[in-house]
Amino acid sequence: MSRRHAFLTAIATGMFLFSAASHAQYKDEYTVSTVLPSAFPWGQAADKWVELVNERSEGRINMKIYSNSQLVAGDQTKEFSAMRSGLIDMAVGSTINWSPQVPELNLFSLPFLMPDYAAIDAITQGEAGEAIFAAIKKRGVTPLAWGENGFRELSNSSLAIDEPADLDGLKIRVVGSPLFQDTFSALGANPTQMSWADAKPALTTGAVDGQENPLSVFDVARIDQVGQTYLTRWHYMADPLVFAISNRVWDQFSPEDQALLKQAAIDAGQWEIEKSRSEVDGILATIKDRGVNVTELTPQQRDAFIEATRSVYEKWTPRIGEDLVRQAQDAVSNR
Ligand code: X2X
Repeated sequence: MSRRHAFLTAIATGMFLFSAASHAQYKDEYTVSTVLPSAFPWGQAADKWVELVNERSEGRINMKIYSNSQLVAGDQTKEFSAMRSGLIDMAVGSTINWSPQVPELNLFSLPFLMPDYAAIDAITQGEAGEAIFAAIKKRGVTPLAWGENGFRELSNSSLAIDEPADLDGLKIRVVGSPLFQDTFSALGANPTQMSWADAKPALTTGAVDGQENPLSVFDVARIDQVGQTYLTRWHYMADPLVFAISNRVWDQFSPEDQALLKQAAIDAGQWEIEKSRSEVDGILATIKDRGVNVTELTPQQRDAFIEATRSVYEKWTPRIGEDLVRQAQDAVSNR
């Protein structure tokens, strides 16, 4: 073999190996973690994303959903760390569940920060939303789009709650951020942190008296059937969902495929947000038909809850970031 021939052969081999390697970087299937499965808007958001990516990539990018936090043995607060370390490729996750690793995400859990949908949108679609996405990215995960779990309403098995004093001593199941311990303690309740997997059993046995979740979750999980016959629509917070992908996995996609994954997430998120918001009134009627006693708060009654939970802002604003909280509050006032 002439030197020139050998040289060309080496280049050709190198090019072949390079292209084989860059193809090998794409997995046959990417794991997508969710807490709630397809019967819930949350699961449907993930389904839509997977479907759009598959369609638009003509089957080149395949994703498979693992719901019920099964990739983290049911502990939804470990989802973010698992994604960061590459154990999970992608997720559609709640801001609450990722807040132990991304303190900025506690913003959405500040009680009564967002009175309506326009307030949520003013935060997620503005500068505060960008700052939050930057905070997620910095911690090893690339956020692509927003979705929505929904306004979280309070249910319990013993009484119609319309003032903070009604919560006195009630055992309430709360989600994984310590902020919720502070909110419910400030209201005089007795909060117990547990995963979603443990929540329904705890309600069934009466180990806890109450819980808080969006109406869609209350409805689909049939929380009314485990003795939760009182529901207060207090709109105290809403948890957005974030479509995201581990930085390690993100960096392996071509720029075109990154754009495809992102646009599909944006489209799936918008679709799910509109759908779940449009379903709330129907769900409320269904819940009432099932015999659940629903309490709507007057503005004055709501003010009493706002007053009672002010201490949560004092403690948590420095942890979330003074600037971010101010940015979000401004966005809400100017909505
Ligand atoms: O655990 C919950 O309450 C749930 C399903 O809403 C979340 O994952 C935040």
